[in-house]
Amino acid sequence: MTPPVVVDGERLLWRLDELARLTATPGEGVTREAWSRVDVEARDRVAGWMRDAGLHPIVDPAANLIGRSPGVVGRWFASGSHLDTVVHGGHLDGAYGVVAALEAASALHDAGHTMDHGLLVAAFANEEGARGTAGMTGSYACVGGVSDAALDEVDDEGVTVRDRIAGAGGDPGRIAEARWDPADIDAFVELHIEQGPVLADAEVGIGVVTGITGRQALDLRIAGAANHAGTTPMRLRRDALAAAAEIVLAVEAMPADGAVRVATCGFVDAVPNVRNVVPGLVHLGVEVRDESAAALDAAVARLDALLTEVAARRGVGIDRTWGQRVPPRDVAPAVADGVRRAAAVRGLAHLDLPSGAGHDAQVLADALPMGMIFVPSTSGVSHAPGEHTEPADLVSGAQVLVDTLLDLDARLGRAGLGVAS
Ligand code: HGY
Ligand code: MN
Ligand code: MN
Repeated sequence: MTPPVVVDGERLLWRLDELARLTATPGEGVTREAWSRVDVEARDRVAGWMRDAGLHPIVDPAANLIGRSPGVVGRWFASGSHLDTVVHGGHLDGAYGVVAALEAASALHDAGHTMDHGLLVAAFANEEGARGTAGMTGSYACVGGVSDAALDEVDDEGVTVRDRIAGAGGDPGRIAEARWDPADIDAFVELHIEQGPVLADAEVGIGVVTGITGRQALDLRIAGAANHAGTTPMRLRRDALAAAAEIVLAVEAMPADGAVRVATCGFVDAVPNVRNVVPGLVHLGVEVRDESAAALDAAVARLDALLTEVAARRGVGIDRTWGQRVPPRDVAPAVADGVRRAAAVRGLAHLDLPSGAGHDAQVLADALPMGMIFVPSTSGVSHAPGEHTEPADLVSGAQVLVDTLLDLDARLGRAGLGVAS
């Protein structure tokens, strides 16, 4: 009889602790910006664990780490997430999904269980958008979605994405070869912490994700006039920071009337940033998120009108660069059903919910049936050092991941799920 496939909770938690040590800001959360030394170190560490789990790891031309089970001639399931983090982020956003996918491979390997499907474990590069770049670089490469213009993007430190990828062991000139053939892969299942309060408030351990929110980024350059803060009369000022402040508050107010679900100005840089100078120049980073593409379109029009009005009234110039649009995506119902069955078999309470955060899975949804599993985030904290999930929930989530893959494998055999809408 085939032994049951059971994840090793201690190994999972130990690997997460090991990765948490790989940070550029010890003691101040995890800072593992994409393509940095610690990010590549984490990738190398995971590659070693992939070998231990019987996978064959490679770094693809997009600098993704891809580990495949050997000897597979048929179709595949893929699972994984990202190892990069925001600055002063937590130790679970991304890393958990990679380590849990690896744990699924390790558990299958330990049990000597061979699925009809091969297992591909992925650690995607630059999910978060390091140093001001567009995010999801690695997963976009897997669907053939990284253009030359995207490779030519220059980050906050003046380095192109192309050079960053090359410096991290990728080969940007061959990025087209990172594309996965959707005909080979039946489903992508990503396990992630919720990063919000819904599961913790409901005291439910497993979230069945129904869809993933979309996001529109916007970069503003607000040009006023620097001048003496003591002598320049208020009526003659063109204060770029005061204009930015007005924009920040207007953006914050957008969700109040239902325009979008959330809206944030998370980046501000004022020049010269000196107390006794009227600010002459501000860079402002804006993003809006919603589950509806139409709502994002309407938000773009509304922001455009707002910026035109503020610029005219305050006598400042506002250059706008519409940045990355990651579209909202629904999950494949067949994958969500697999997650529900897997949770039920283990006697774990589960809840349907949308994802408020963006994920590599929504990019892959353009080519593959995709689903996601969430575990609770204590107090809903994420993208901050206080990110935490109870160890028992982390272990249960990994078990549900491998059980979901086994469930889909048993149901599908070699028949596909069909591409998600
Ligand atoms: O910001 C996001 O939602 C994602 O974690 N990059
Ligand atoms: Mn994140
Ligand atoms: Mn993430």
